[in-house]
Amino acid sequence: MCGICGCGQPGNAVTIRKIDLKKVNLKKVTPLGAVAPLYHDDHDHHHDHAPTANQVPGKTVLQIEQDILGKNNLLAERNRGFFEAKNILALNLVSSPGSGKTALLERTLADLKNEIPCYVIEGDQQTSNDADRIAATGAEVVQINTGKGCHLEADMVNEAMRQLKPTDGSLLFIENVGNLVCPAMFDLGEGARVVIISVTEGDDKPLKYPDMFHSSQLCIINKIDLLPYVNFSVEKAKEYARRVSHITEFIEVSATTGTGMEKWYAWLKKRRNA
Ligand SMILES: Nc1nc2c(ncn2[C@@H]2O[C@H](COP(=O)(O)OP(=O)(O)OP(=O)(O)O)[C@@H](O)[C@H]2O)c(=O)[nH]1
Ligand SMILES: [Mg+2]
Repeated sequence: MCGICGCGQPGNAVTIRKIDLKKVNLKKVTPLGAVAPLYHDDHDHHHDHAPTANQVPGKTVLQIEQDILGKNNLLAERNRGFFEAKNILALNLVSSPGSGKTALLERTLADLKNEIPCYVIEGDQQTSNDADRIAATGAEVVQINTGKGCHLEADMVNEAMRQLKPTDGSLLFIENVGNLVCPAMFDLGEGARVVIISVTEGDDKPLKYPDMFHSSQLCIINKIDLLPYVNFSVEKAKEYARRVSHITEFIEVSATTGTGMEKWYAWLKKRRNA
């Protein structure tokens, strides 16, 4: 449930489904831009929206939000305990829609899967497009469709892990729903949060969406192959991010061309061994 808009109350159809790799055509090359058949569950349901701020005193609205986040935080700690016990590095990848989270993962999995066991949880409102792209690399993946929800929550990740069964010492990538606002509030139990911005979005994103940057440990700047064509200053983006967050590490990459990816892999390995 979104703590802001109250949409997606109990009854909202969240579906969590592991992709059957036996039914997937594996691809040898990173399948950027691969278009898979649309998987779509219609969720024809009705639910009440939370009262708007002018219908109830602000205090009541705040109380609901605290309750939601409090429950989520408890479940997130359970996930964190599970990851720590199994020595799994779980990363929560957050960004606006289309910054290249899935493209980054496709290339990462293609390059690392023979070295480190990798698992993926995909979050989107609808479709299994991204999970199908990930499955085409041969990686085990679960798709969470949040229906009306605009972010992943700890209990969804917990259920996805029951289906995924990640092995000890593995890397777990959790691609959150593309949204720079609500996912910032919901701890999933991850070991680190990685915020991705792309150069086509404008360099002022950290100032406009400070919570997301404030809660992240690493910032990846993607699509640097497009820098000659867009008005984006990498230095300004970094400076703005430093203003609103504790982020000290920035990695500039192009998921399309592969530029900079070795720095990302070095970060992953260092973090995994820490
Ligand atoms: N030129 C260029 N295009 C990229 C790069 N990375 C991703 N793209 C393109 O950007 C578009 C969006 O990429 P996705 O990987 O689907 O982005 P996403 O963040 O997973 O999107 P959502 O899951 O919808 O939030 C696709 O057309 C990609 O091919 C890059 O480094 N350079
Ligand atoms: Mg994606």
